[in-house]
Amino acid sequence: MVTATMTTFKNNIGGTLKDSSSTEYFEKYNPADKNDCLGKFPKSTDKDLDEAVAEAKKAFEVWKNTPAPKRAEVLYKAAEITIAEKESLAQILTRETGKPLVEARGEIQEVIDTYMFFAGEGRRIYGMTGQSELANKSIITIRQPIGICGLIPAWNFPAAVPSWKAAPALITGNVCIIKPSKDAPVSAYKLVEILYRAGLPKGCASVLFGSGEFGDKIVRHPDIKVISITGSTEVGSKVYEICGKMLKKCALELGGKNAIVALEDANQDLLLEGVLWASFGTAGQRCTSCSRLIIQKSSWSDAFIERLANAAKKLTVGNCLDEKNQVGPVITESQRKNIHGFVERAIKEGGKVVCGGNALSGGDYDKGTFYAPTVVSGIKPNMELATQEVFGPVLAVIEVKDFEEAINVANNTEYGLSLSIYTKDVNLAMQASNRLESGIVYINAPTIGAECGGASAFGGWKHTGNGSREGGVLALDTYTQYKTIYIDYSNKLQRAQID
Ligand code: UN1
Repeated sequence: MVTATMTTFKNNIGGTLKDSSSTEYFEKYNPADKNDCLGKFPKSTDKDLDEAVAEAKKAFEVWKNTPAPKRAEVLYKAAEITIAEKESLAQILTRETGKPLVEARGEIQEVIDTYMFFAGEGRRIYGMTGQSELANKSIITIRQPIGICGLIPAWNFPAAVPSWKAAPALITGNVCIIKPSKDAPVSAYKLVEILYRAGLPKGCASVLFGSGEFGDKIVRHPDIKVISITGSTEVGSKVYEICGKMLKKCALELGGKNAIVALEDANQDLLLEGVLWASFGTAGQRCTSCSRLIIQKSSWSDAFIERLANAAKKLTVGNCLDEKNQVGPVITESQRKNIHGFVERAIKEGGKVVCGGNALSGGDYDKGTFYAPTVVSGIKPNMELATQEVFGPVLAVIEVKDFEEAINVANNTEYGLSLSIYTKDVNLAMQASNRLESGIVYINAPTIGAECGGASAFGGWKHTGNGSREGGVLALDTYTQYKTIYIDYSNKLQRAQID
């Protein structure tokens, strides 16, 4: 329903709010409540993009020469403002994604942690020094910024993921143009507004709106030198192809088919909590969500599946602005249809729905796109539900006979983001962490909840990405290029020993 008071958003071109040259707009509604409109957004145009690029180019000349500890002050200040405004930002996040407020607050905390971490990096951004083959000669390798970065986050973490991209880009002296998902366009816009209030110089960041088609224009723009995108494997592969042709640096954060492996000696209570949280938190719509429980057949495994189903049935689904609700809607009607299609096909293949398996309707459910937390048992390792990403509150249960089979099944997917094992056996836990094919492995903890910090790195193996990492020091690799400087202070021509 379009209300008279609907906010019309403008593009943020380098810190100045400007009407788009477009006459076309899209609207964004709360997926939990079709009467709750977050606003009307322009479908940005080539002309808007060229304007943002022109501003970014000018800003880059100044920002790249600003000392990194000084650049860090902007991120520290942005963290402070974000702390002060955490609650209102979390409310927006819940309205735009449907996720529970408690999770939304957690996501805003992740933004704060990310700013704090990368502000700290402003005093490091380490390079390398080493030994020369010749006397009186030094070699140092430094990191330098690349230029304008096109940042394209997904809708499911519309605050944290833009911060994962913008903070390392900015701290290393780059400038950026962000295109949030049309399904969650507000948080990134707010984040950039805060960065400017924190002192970011004009031109350093822009926010433009649009769908994938507009994202494609960003990817193809010759003056945008780095692309970082979080999205599906299908889109990522196309983006990689374009970047390959244009020789652009590209960071891809793509699909997942994450699993929890439960061995027969697992702590069952801990496992239950972990599976519920990882499978149905964020309505199963994290890149890291657990969508497979690979459980070793044991004296308790059947009873555990029943216990899990009963606990899933008790989760309260609804509009998560109301804190009594634990699971929100899925993002769109078309996504809800996709999810249900997966469940229907799993049943045809022999899966048994032990709870859920349906869209929720009646009463307030009709205002949104809710889907019941679903557990499907009897899934075999090669079935669609065991191998394809669903991105919804659907858990496939796969029974295995032993550790060996569990590891093989866990690795039996094209994806490799987050895998977990529950066991008290330290040897098996360590063998699993060695053999699991994913960028992230958890031991006795669920597949979600990655941190941002020095020892953390967020990213996947196989078709989950292209080797880039976010949420930690390795993110600097995406946004910097190396330069090796040789300093010869011998005052004579020295020839390298093997020249
Ligand atoms: C994502 O879904 O794209 O590890 C990111 C987690 C969160 C981030 C998820 N910290 O679950």
